[in-house]
Amino acid sequence: MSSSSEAQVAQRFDLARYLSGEAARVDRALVDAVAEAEALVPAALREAVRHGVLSDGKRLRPVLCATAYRACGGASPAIHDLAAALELIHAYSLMHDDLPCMDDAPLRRGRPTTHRVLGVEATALAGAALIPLATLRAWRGARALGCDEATAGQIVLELCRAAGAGGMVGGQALDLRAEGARLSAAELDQLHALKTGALLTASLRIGALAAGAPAAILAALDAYGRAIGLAFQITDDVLDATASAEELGKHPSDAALDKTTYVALHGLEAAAARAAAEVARARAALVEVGIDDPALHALAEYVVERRR
Ligand code: GRG
Repeated sequence: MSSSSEAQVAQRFDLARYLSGEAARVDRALVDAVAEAEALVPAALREAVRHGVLSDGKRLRPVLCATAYRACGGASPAIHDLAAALELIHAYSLMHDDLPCMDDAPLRRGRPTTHRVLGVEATALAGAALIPLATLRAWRGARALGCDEATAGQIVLELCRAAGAGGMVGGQALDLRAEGARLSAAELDQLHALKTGALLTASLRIGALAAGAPAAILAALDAYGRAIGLAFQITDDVLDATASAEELGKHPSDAALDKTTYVALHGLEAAAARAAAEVARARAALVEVGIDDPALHALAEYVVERRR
């Protein structure tokens, strides 16, 4: 497909409708997951789990997972139970990231952060409870989709690797260490590849693994995920510098925390151009292996066009 006809396909696709339908399916799976957490955790933590998980997020990671699954030939509606595991990890990361010992944020997803409403102790524990819950749900979700034990194990491995010290938590550690320091462009890319890119990429890989995709397709989705991960983070920096707290649903924080950002390093225009180049790279990775799924193409564009 030529690049102009790809753009037309992405434009014709009704992404807003797609996102709201997918998010509603993810939300149903999350309500189910939270009900299980409520059975597992003491009553004091229930509200913190509910507050952190069921608040109004974009659900980008589970949507990527379900979209990759279908793009690779998967057809079961039960994919959202597996995909919800990614949102559970993401929700815990936001709850912990907002704690006073991290960013000390007052606002998230348009309302007070979980620890401001329910306390630091309940939030720290509820976040911790979400990690094994996500792992359990990933295993069970994969098995319910018909994955054999080896594939379900691979899916759990992908989730744990992306969430752990070699992924999101490692990126967070680099991020904390970088406060007040000046990072090079390569260091900034590495930080965000871990902190944000790893879980986004794992979302796609997990969806593809659940559908039984071959290695070449997994590699292409990996490249797509790494590129949209960078585009996502660059856009986050642009929004942090240009959007209001009301639009973002959280307070812009990069300047206050004295962080190196893409905008600080390159300026607004060059940062936006880099994000657009990453989107093009992501879409080219799909085209190279013949994935012409309109939702995946449109999601790559969405990552830089979003306003929150
Ligand atoms: C405290 C034990 C301990 C560990 C810390 C908190 C943490 C580990 C890592 C957090 C890293 C982090 C917050 C990554 C996410 C960055 C990010 C881009 C968040 C925003 O994602 P969106 O825009 O948010 O998808 P919504 O609200 O739409 O889901």
